[in-house]
Amino acid sequence: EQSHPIRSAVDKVVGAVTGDGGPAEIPGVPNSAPPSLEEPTEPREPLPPKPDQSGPDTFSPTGQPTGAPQAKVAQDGAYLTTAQGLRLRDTDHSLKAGPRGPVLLQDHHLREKVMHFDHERIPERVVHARGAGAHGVFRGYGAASNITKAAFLGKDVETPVFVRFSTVIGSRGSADTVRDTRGFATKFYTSEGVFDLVGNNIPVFFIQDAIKFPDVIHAAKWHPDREIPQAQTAHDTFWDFAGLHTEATFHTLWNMSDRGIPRSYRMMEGFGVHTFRLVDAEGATTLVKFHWKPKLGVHSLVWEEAQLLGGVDPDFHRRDLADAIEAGAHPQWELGIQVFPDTPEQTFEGIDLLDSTKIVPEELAPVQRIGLLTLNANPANFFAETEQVAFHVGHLVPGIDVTDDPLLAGRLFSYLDTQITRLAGPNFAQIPINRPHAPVNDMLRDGFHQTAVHRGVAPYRPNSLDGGCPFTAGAAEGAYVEVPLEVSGRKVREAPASYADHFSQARLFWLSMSPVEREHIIAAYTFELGKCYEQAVKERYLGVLANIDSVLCRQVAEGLGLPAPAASQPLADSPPSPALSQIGQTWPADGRIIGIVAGDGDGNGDVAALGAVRQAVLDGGLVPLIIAPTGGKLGGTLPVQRTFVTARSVEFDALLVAGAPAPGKDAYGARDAKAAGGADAPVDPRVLLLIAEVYRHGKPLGGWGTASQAFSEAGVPAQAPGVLLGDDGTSVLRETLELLGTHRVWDRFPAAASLT
Ligand code: HDE
Repeated sequence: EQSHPIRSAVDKVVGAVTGDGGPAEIPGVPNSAPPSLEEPTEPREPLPPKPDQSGPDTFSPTGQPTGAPQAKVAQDGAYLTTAQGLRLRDTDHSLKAGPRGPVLLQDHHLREKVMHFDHERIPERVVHARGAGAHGVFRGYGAASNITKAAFLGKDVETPVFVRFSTVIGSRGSADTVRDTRGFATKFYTSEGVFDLVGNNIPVFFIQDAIKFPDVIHAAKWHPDREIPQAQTAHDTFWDFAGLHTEATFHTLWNMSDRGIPRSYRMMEGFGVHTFRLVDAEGATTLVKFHWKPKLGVHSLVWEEAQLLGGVDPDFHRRDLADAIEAGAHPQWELGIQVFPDTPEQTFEGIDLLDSTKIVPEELAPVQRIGLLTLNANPANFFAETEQVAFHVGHLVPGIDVTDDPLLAGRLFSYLDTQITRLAGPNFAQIPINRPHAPVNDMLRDGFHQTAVHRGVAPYRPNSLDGGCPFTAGAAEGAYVEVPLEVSGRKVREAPASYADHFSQARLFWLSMSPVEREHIIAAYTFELGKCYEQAVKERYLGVLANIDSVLCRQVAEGLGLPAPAASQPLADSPPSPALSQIGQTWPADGRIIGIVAGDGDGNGDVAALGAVRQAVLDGGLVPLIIAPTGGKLGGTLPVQRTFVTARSVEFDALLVAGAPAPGKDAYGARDAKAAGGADAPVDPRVLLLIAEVYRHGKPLGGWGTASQAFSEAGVPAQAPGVLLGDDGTSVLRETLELLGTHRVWDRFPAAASLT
């Protein structure tokens, strides 16, 4: 790589002075002599900003695009400077009294550099600390325009968005694939102001009233004495709370199901959870629940994969999202709504719409699609965008209003309040990622981190000194007007009677699961409760499970070695809701990752065949990763993406094996891998591990050539479901892709039989 002219000039001068890389002494100049004060380097040509230095589009605090290109660039100019723009000649050495002398307090550059570094961190979010974000665009279908005047939902209206996905419990540095709820927060920069849809991948919540939020989060986070576990619910305080506070039963059941360990952010549903109120231009109102439906389908990991990934690739989900976007496989979701008449009771088919621990089954109220979200750009800077983005359920636009759900009411307070600590003051709306794209003309002034230079003298109303400006608008000019609902009531600390039903929908969920999903749920409870120390906590929770289902309770009790209690109340059976199950549908396999183990071929013929399979995977819109004993290029042409050292099965949705490579040999080329060990040489154990794990995790497994030997050494029966042995790679690939449509080979899980 050629050194940049500026860099090499700097090296010469600095090296000469410091001894780093240059001559120890410039002839005739003693080491201690002050260096030349001349400008050390001269740019040959103006340098363009580095791509990673351009920020998101910035808007002035009054909402106008700043326009000037350099204003979009966080860093400008060719020379290293201080924060004040002073050019620097050396940033590697403190200013000292002689090379071995004490550091001088007057070293303003040292102090500025270290001072800024000392304050680089801000408090992480109190919940949802770990997340990953992406930019995108939302296009309205216009399908909701008969019930809401929200402009961004209009037909073909395109609105820029920023989405942040997250786990809830873990710290910023915790792992992605833990069992947890996932956040799915979307900021729409609409022409009428910012609308935030701050949802989760689970449609219900642990609590019915925001006043319980500190309780559930204190219970679910680490134990206060040891600060363990990180990002896990498998511990005493969580199950202690969940056993005593049974309104958490349904949400907890979702967590214990496969929904608690998504395969990818791209393959999660999202839910607004609360019921919202849509308002049309005439003021007529409709109640709705928001849903996000992923185009790639809803898929999950299996628990062992999730655990392995915690070590092998703790960043699995954020890597997956960023890689997909970078590769141009832009993830998409349709926004949908379930629609309910806005009656005084605010119930639908007997379900209380203000109770966020309840769903309305999709079979009762279908999800109607009203727009399309496409994520198409990764953040340029994680801190500036993903870390500083501030969502708030109170960021609403005309046409969307809140309901009296007591959980939502507390959130309306919390999301503003928390930013004061996290983003250190009230001016966080001026941070580029939070700036509305609609004109802003507020009368909010001053405060920490004020970056606007407000003009005028009258930030108050009424005024005459600033010409009476700014003016208030009526609904016709797009003002937000709250729905003028009647409210009355006694002041009480009470919940409606229906909120006392904590089990019927958990049972509905259990009854809607396929056998294999039930088996996963049993295994999850058995694992989580099995990690608790307190016997009383386990026993009490078995009592909760008994109120969901006797088989569930008995199976978990058996695993824990405890007696299964009887239900404390009659179990209410309702018809299952097939939409709750993730199994039984087929989905596009776009963007799924296929590992291809190169076999021990005998020359370029095999490389060409392997190349053809790889190309066919690419043509199918999937991602092929060639796995070989070492890196480099097979046959000098086919690039290897993973070696036997770097590949682990959890990365792949399906595995193709083009032979049975012996340990420590080249895959293709000069040496025949089997030559040294003869025809019966054992297969490389790392390949056997790949095969065994892929098989155990229910993933399609294809092979040709000598692959059958590798399968049998790995203990994989040739006749097992989803094991595809064929004569050539392309035919095996075709069958593999078909299987991928159902995500996993579900028949490979023993499940059902034992569930009695
Ligand atoms: Fe949150 N929640 N929450 N929450 N929540 C936060 O806001 C809170 C709830 C959700 O990517 C915090 O900026 C209360 C439900 C997401 O930045 C905080 C209650 C749902 C995110 C907060 C809830 C959510 C948050 C922490 C009970 C699903 C991450 C940092 C009434 C519908 C957003 C922050 C992001 C974040 C409070 C319950 C989703 C403290 C008091 C229900 C996706 O304000």
